[in-house]
Amino acid sequence: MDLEAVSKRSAFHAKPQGLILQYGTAGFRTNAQHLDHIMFRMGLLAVLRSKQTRSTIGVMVTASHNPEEDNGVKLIDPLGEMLAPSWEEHATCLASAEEQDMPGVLGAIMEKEAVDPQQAAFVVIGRDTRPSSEKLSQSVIDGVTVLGGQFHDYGLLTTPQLHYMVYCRNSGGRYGKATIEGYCQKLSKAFVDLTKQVSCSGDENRSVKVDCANGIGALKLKEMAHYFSQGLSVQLFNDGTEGRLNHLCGADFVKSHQKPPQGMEMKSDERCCSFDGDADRIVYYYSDADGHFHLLDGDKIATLISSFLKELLLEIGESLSIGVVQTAYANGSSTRYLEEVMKVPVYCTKTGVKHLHHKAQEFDIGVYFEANGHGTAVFSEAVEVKIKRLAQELEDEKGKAAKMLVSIIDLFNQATGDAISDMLVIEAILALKGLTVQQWDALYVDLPNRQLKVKVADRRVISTTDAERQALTPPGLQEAINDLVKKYKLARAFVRPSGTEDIVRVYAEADSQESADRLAYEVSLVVF
Ligand code: 16G
Ligand code: ZN
Repeated sequence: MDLEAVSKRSAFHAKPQGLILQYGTAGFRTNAQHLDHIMFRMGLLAVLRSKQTRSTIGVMVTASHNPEEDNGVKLIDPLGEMLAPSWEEHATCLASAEEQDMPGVLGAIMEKEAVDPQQAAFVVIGRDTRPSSEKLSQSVIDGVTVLGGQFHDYGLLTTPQLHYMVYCRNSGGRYGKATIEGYCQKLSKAFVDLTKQVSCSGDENRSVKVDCANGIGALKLKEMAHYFSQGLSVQLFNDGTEGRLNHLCGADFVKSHQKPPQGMEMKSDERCCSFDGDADRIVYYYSDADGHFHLLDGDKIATLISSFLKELLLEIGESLSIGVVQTAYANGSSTRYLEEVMKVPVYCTKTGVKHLHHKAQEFDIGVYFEANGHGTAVFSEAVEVKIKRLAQELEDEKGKAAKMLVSIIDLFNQATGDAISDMLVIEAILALKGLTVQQWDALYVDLPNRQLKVKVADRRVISTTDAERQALTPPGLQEAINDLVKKYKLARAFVRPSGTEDIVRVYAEADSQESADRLAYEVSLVVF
């Protein structure tokens, strides 16, 4: 490895003096103009991580639901997971190094992580539809090649598709074929197999309207729709031909404003959903006959999925451990419903997919969703093997349930939350259970809630514990929150520093919207 050559090449991707960026919850994210050096350096880091793990590593160029002028990058680890925390620190160090210190920082990472310079490296790259993404992904490739790494550029992909590719490549074909066709075929075969089981009395003209946030999800759904066109008709809105990415549309907009996206033609009681800009989040909604908007967020999705999985297991007669993983943002009603009605154990982790994903892996079957719509289900390898065997051995209703479970396992993107895969899972479950979106919504009623953003001088003065539900510092803050919460019924509130923006987030829920709004406002005053 020629660190001298790296230095020379790095000069073409010079870091603006004094610019320090941090590898946050979902990688680096900021205005696209400041990211060229970051991309080059993440290409370098991906090569080192690939050498160290002797596996393919992914680099995704996207800023998800951020405005179009932003961009970002994140690395994907061998099993399709988020980058390991110790390497996030290396990423921040490398990104912050001044030009002359680059060889030294690279050398230090190699030494600390015992990277063998002779080991081959392979990196796969994907990007979203932002105008800046193509050039930035070229800078990633520049970083990969200057360190002698091999690469494959998938071009335009959803974030979860790149996670899937990485997982496939490192699982020796067990998980699937690492091509777009492989992805489309795996998911659509599973979907078609599942929906074949729908009884004839069900709704045969199933259709769903999808707001694609003017992002990559539109392209990829178009590419895929003909594979499953018989089972489901998908109507696309905000497909990127006119509007701006994430502007007044997309899953993040719908969830945070609790209203429909612009550009969607909603008729009453029609089932609609929104993806975010890189298609790793999904939320559902409909508008009732009185024009009221109803949101079915990640919590409702987790409930639908875990109850369906539990029913299948009951039918098969297997007692496997199912766990549902949420964050502090999960609506209190969803947690209560899961624990008390469905009798499923629920766990709470810190915000950020990596935390939920790892917790979910502790169960035979782990279902995780953030309220914002990012989530999936993961199945232990032993469970997959067992279910496949049972599907062969069992007969009648038990055999049918086992076969359905095999298909639904294939339909999930187990590497990470995936709007396309989740949509197909939800559509299949609704069809199989003969549920309308209204019936699904009626499983439980969300407690009114409010989220606020507070700008503070330094958000790092707030630290939290208990999966972000309690503030440790500054002293007195938690006591003040407790006193406010006591004034309201069914109330809960917490504050946490954002991992993606320079703000503090406040969440409150209570028995009425007025109370939730007031509590959130009062809490924001004690934070300020
Ligand atoms: C990132 C996370 C998302 C989390 C959000 C929280 C991933 C892939 N994405 O978008 O899971 O909900 O950050 O943002 O981990 P916040 O820290 O600004 O509230
Ligand atoms: Zn996203």
